[in-house]
Amino acid sequence: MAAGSGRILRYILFAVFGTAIIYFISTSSIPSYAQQQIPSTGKFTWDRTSTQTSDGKPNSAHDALGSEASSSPASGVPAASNSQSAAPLNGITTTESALLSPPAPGERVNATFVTLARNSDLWEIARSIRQVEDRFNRNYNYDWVFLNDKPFDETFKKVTSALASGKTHYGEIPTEQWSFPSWIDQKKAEAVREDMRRRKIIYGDSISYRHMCRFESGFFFRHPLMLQFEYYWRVEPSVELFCDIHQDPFRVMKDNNKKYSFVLSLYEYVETIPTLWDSTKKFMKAHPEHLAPDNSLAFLSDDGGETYNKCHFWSNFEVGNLDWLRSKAYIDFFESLDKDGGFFYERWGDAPVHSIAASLLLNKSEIHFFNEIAYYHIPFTHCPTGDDVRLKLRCHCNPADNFDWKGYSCTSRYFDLNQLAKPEGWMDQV
Ligand SMILES: Nc1nc2c(ncn2[C@@H]2O[C@H](COP(=O)(O)OP(=O)(O)O)[C@@H](O)[C@H]2O)c(=O)[nH]1
Ligand SMILES: [Mg+2]
Repeated sequence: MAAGSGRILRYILFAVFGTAIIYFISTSSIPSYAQQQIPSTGKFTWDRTSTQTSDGKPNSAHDALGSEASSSPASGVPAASNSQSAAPLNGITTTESALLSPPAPGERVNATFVTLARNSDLWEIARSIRQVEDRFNRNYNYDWVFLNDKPFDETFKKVTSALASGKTHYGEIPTEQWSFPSWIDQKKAEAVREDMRRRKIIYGDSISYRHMCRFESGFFFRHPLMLQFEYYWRVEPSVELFCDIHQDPFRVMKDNNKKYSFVLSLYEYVETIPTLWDSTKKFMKAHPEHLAPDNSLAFLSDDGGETYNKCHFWSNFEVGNLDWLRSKAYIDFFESLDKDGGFFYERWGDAPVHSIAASLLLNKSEIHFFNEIAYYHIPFTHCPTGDDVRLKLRCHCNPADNFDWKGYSCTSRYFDLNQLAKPEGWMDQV
């Protein structure tokens, strides 16, 4: 009898000990959050499937818009929610991985990550996805849209959908958005490329880079796969995130009525945009109704709009509002620039185009600087200023690498214009 109850006691102790270990493992994963609170409005299951849509060409908009509506983030349940159960991945089911790192509580914003990439970018974008997931999305499970001017191959889809915790969508770009518009003189464009090649201007002789800049300037937000979303976060290959992200950036944007955000800003190479400001002035004259009353013209110009100081937000990182990009004001701006031909007769980048639009068409309060999102895209680093914030967010960037307060950054100007207090310690980094 006594031996039997001793055995039972050992079993109980063993079970308690085992449960404690499992609890410890599941709560020590980064970042850690309380158990998911199930919204009363929807059904929630731990299972999820990375849905590979067919290469969603614009004429297959139905795939993008209709078939997944029941589990879309707009419904208020996490994007992870899906009626199908997931296949085991290297022996670990996604159900188990969700238990190891449970979804963060709270409603999701109707938002997605978006990446433009070639099949050959696979391993570079894999690194970026892994970082975004580890630092943030593993607990939020936002969708991810991949766009390409060619069909994505099976390996690209398999690897990226395994890495992303939310649903994945794969879309092809319509030819007319990745080719020379009818009004472009191709001989003239070719001569420009040859001249820029001789002058060794970065990407100066590239046709595809120009299509990429034009697509990012005027079309990605109108792709059928993007139409269902309200906010986007652009992710490029080979970027790094150095700190945990504890606050949902999409929620920060939405709750504070922000339309555009950045982490790095700098001066553009003047050789790539000699007439961009002339085109901008033409637009301002033609469409004064689109200029925001409390705009950031002073971020772009030091002489009241006469000349451009080349300051821009670096668009390889962006969290922004898609409805703003789809607005008449933005589309009028893009179309006006597009007609002027500078995407091909010069080498206008999407970064100055987005930045000029945000600075002129939005009120100051609608642009946001994410100090706490630590970020690297070759060759610049944004590492949050302030020891406290870096320790709290478990950052691994070297503060000495922070670009924010260096002479070639425009972030100091942004702070001054918006009368924001610079974080303690900024002076030591100048
Ligand atoms: N599908 C596709 N994506 C491209 C092409 N060129 C660039 N990209 C993507 O466009 C983005 C910017 O290109 P990247 O080479 O990083 O330019 P950089 O950051 O200005 O040096 C990245 O997400 C690339 O993967 C292209 O020809 N086709
Ligand atoms: Mg890049």
